[in-house]
Amino acid sequence: MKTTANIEEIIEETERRNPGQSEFLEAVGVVLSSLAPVLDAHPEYRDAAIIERIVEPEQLHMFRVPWTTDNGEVRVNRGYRVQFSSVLGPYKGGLRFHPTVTTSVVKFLGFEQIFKNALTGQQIGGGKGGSDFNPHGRSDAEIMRFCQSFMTGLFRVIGPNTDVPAGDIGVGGREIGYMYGQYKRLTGRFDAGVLTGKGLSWGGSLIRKEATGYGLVNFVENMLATRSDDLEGKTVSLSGAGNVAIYAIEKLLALGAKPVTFSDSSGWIHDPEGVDLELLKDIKEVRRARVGEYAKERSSATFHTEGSPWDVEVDVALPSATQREVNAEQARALVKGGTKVVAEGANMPCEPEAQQIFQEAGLLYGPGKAANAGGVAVSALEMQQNDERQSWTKEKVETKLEDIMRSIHTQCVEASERYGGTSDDYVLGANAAGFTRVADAMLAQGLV
Ligand code: NDP
Ligand code: 2IT
Repeated sequence: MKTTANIEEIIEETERRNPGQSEFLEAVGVVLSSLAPVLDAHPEYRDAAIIERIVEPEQLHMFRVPWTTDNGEVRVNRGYRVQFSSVLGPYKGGLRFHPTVTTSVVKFLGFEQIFKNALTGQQIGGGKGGSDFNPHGRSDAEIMRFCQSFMTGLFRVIGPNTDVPAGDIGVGGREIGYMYGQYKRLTGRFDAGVLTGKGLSWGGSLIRKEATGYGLVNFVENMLATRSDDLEGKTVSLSGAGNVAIYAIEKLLALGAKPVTFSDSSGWIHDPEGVDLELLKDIKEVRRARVGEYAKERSSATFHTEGSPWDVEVDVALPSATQREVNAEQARALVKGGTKVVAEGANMPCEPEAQQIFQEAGLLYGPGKAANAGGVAVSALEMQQNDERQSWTKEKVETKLEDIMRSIHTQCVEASERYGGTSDDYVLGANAAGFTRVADAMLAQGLV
């Protein structure tokens, strides 16, 4: 009882100190609410104020990012890097370029990243960053100038042993390339390990691009296996049409599942015949066009601007676009439609009420910090290859990714059972397993 009250007090204090940061407070609330049994079993965590310390970032950097459009107009955006926890290794986490990026958004992402990175078992701390820059409709030259200005604001606080950014929404291989070039120019060093998601010829890793989507599908396979089931013949709905969604679809198709939806901010596609991956890749990766193009070129598909992919009855749902994209009503619709598994490709796509609805309905619900950890896990493998100046084969990286996703699944199941939950409570399992690894390291390293 005392522990529960203590957690509530910490949540209240966190709300008081971070007014208006609704995404951050939501992420903190979900994690802390599940930790009461962990604190009961470990009074030493409470004595050392582990929770009070973990909700406070070690550093938060904010900087001006001025750039010029092709017409010569000056624009000013805001850059961020939150360095949340370095207890397990250098800060590690992506950069997001999207108009919705705020202090609250980077802090929620950085907070989640601490526990996600801990679950991978690798030596990486938690961080995140980005900008409220909107890349849509910008020319290649404008993207390059923006990335160069962003890196000029960022380069002093990152480094292969300090903080290692990567991609996230709006930041892919092209942006990482421009930022790496500018970092190298500013520092005069070829520090391959300062960014991950690099091109293959200059320090990138095979399978990094595919890793989040592939790992997500691996995690779903592990979840289904607990019910003696697999993905063969299963229908799957996804949101998003970016890095995560595209490579989840690729892996689903390889395993004989049928992905039937994807989306972007203009609307969503329903293709009951199963997604034509080559067409999707051409539209999104080559033409950088909107998803509506797909329905114009594929007769089995329809394009919708009303409703969402969660209106379609499927076996498995993989929200893979952004935060807060599945609310309580949509969760009820998925449950009613007979969905067996929901796993988060995106960070925090399911609202807390939606998570509760899934768990109460007894379906398998995989939270993002476990289900989408494959991307950052392969980023850590990329850092390892950079340290060794080696390039591993595709098979080697993919086998390691599968092993890591299996290990994350096992850690979730075991931690949930250890702290009084059911074997399929992946929320308790992921939070408890990630948190205890971080908390034990914090205890060992003293009050810093
Ligand atoms: P991308 O930028 O490659 O793709 C994002 C996709 O989601 C786009 O189709 C985009 O549409 C859509 N989207 C983004 N924001 C919105 C919005 N507000 N409303 C509707 N659609 C939106 O990003 P990623 O695929 O890399 O990231 C997707 C999610 O996965 C994010 O939550 C990210 O944090 C998470 N993630 C990513 C990892 C990675 O390795 N890349 C690792 C782990 C998690 P549009 O282009 O129209 O904006
Ligand atoms: O949310 C995430 O885990 C990412 N965007 C990937 C971070 C990384 O450092 O590879």
